[in-house]
Formats: sequence, structure tokens, C-alpha cells
Amino acid sequence: MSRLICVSNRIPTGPNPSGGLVVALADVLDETGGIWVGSSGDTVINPADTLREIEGGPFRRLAFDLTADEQARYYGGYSNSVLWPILHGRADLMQIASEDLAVYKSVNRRIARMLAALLQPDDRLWVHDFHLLPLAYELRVLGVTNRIGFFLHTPFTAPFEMAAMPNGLEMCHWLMRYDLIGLQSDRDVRKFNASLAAVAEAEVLDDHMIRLGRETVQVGAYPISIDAEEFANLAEAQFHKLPEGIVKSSRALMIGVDRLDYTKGLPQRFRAFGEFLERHQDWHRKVSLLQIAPPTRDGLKAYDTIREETETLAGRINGANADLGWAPIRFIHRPIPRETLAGLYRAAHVGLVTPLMDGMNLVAKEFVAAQNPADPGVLILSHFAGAAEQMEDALLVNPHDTEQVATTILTALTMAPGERRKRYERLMQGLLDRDVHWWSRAFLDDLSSTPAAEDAA
Ligand code: ADQ
Repeated sequence: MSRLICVSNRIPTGPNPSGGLVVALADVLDETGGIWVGSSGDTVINPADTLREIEGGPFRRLAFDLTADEQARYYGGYSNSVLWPILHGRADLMQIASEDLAVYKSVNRRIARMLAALLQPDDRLWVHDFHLLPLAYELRVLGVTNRIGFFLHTPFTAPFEMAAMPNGLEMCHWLMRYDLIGLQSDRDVRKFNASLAAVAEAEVLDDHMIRLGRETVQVGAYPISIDAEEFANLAEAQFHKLPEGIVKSSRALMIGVDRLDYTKGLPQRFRAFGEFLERHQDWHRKVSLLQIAPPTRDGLKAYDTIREETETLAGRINGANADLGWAPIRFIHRPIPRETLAGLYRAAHVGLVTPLMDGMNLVAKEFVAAQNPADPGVLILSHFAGAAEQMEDALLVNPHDTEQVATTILTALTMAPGERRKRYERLMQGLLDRDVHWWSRAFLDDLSSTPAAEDAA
């Protein structure tokens, strides 16, 4: 089997790297003698023009470093202050700066040079996420004809939004140099086709093939997932290790787990919970919301704002409702170990996953996988998470509609055990049928069967 070369912004670190993507790709990397390439996370004054081996680990890893300026402009600037907001429908939060775009392109060009030097003719490349959109374009310029696939972990932009980008047309041309583009959901595939047709006048040959000039690219929905069986076992084992106060509490526990990001809908969620408490005084002291949300992308203005907004709201709701023995919201601002998280999901009666826009949302899948099959909790899920396309047995909500979410919280808290089990069983079966191993196999099989590039630019 040909080698798999996986490229992502950050390389999985530590001797035992974990996380969904690593679990999905470790075996195929190991079996094919493949390599994972990504940034080390270190900033240096003069980055080398060659990749550096990271010793140990279950597969070969090669890292590159960035300068502090590149980190600020390629990562903080164009990636997180233009692409991330626009891909999530928040053109209003874009911070356009031509120098950031120039550095984004130059970092991708350098990664392409380093990669080209190590490629063998039949290697397959799998590029991950919005930090690396131009990578295939830059590789083709260097004459690389290998099969190159790309997976976007975020949603795709709608045509109208793409027009607000500083370089929407250029982005279309970058994407056309891949052989296969994987998106999270069918609605993203529809948006992809419509955006490329509107902005670049690309021709949609069928739902899964698009042509622009001499280039054609295959596109499909490959909903990412988790290893549901492994996560279920982990949750069962970890539940018993939780503090007694959580396991034996007679109070209903609702849980939210998110990076502290404006796409995750935390203010809307808190407002809905506040409204629920206002309407249902009989639930006071009988329910609490545990919200775990570690800050990410510190130093970017939009992230400072969302932190302030959520803290103020949580404080206000607690101030209005708490008494000596009860605070309705517990807000934890740090990452929680994966094992503890698994146990907490199982202890929770309701999972609140209400992003305003999300590529997939793995928390929704983890919450379901962690449940006790005999007495499962209920998932409340936003229509705007990619996961909603597969998880129709969750209680689907519009996160903007405070009243609807408040009403749904009551429905979840009072749902009969038979109904909870029925919904859980269907959701869990879906997760077992299409887990993260299915995801990586489906993408790589399709990549291998795309026609090989005949000539490079
Ligand atoms: P994220 O935006 O990070 O990922 P999500 O898929 O929900 O969103 O979470 C990724 C992982 O982070 C989950 O495994 C979760 O357990 C973990 N996590 C979240 N909060 C945590 C916390 N407080 N402590 C510890 N762990 C925490 C992006 C896209 C998503 C897409 C994924 C995968 O934005 O839409 O589902 O990539 O493609």
C-alpha cells in the first residue's frame, strides 16, 4: 500500500498522542510507513527549510517551526481572523490585513517545499483544515503530481459570504488543485458547489464533481466521528471514579463542553437556561448546568469579548437564582482530561450542544457514546451543527430561539425512560455504524480511486 502523508497545522505531540484524528490515522500511518507533518508549536527566529524528526510515538512525525510573526499572521491573522469567522458565517468578525494573507501564503509555500523534498511518486497526501488551503496549489507549482486529498473540519461558506472574503476567487483556485475535497455534511457539499459556481463560475458536473478551466475536483461529505465503542467503555470505567458528590447527587445535571469560541453559542445557551429557571421555579435547586469551556486563541479580540460576555451572563444568572446550597451554573474555564470528561458525560442527564454553526461537533457524539444504555441521558442538539444531519433522534433546536431551547430543556429533563432509551439506541447504532475508522477508510478509499493528476502546472 502506498504511504500516507498526513499534514495538519499542529502535529500531534507527546509519546502517546491521542485525539480522534490520531486514533483514526495511527494504524494506516503505521501500516504504510506513513508520516504526519505539522508545526511543532514552537516559535523560532530563523526556521529551518527542512522538516525535523520528532522521536518516539506510534508513527513517524516530522515538524516545522514558525517565527513569532508567522504565528501571529498565518495562524492568528488570516487563519483565525479571516477564515475561521467567514467559514462560520461571521463576516462581521473578519479582520482583513493583506500582510496576513501574504504570510499565510508564504508559510504554505515553505511547507510545500519541505514536503516536495520527501515525497515518493506513489505517496498519497491528506491535508487537514483551513490553515493549509493553498498547499496543493503550491505543491502543483513545484511539479508534484501525487494524489492530494483535503478535509475541511469547519463548515463551508455560502456563496454570498464568500464574496465578503478578501480573496474568495483565489481560494476557489487553491481548492481546485486537490483531487478530493472532503466536507463534514451534505449541506456543506451543496454550499461548496454553489460557492464555486457563483464566485469562480465553476461548472458543477454532478453533485460530487466540479470543473474550473482544465481542473476537475471530486467533492463529498465524510462526516467525522469518534471511536464510539472505545468511548463507551472509557465512560463506563471512568464514571465510578468521579467524586461522590456528582455520582450520588439527587440533582439533575446538564452538561456543556466547548472550546470558548463565539461559534459555540454559549451566551444563547446561558440565556435559555436562565429563561428556563425563570419559568420553572419548581426546578430551582433540582438542576444545575456544568459548563466546561477552556479559553482558546487568547489575545484575539473576538475571544476576549466572548469570554467577558459569558462570564457576565453566568454571574448574572447565578446572582439572580443561587442560594446558599445551590448555584445553577458551574463554569469551568480549563480543559478537563478526556477520561474525566467521559465520566461526566455519563453522569449527566442532559447534554447541551447548541453551537450557532459547527462543522460537525464531536461533543454531541461523545455525549451519546458515554451514556448508560439502561438509563441514558438526553441530547439537545443545534440544527446548525453538522452532527444534526446524522443525529435526528436528538432533540434538535434552533439555538437562537431562547424560548424553544428553554422548553426543550424541560422536555429533556422530564422525558420518560422508554423514550430516552429508544432515542439513545438509534443514535448509538448510528455512531457504531459510522465511526471514525469508517470515516478515514471512506475518505482514503475515495482518494485512492480518483484519477491520478496527469500533469502539474
Ligand atoms: P472543535 O471546534 O474543537 O473542532 P468539537 O468537535 O466539538 O469542536 O471538539 C473537539 C474535541 O475537543 C472533542 O473531542 C472534545 O471532547 C474536546 N474538548 C472540547 N472542550 C473540551 C474541554 N473543555 N476539555 C477537554 N476537551 C475538550 C473542529 C470543528 C468541529 C469538528 C472537529 C473535528 O470546529 O466542528 O467536529 O473539528 O472535525
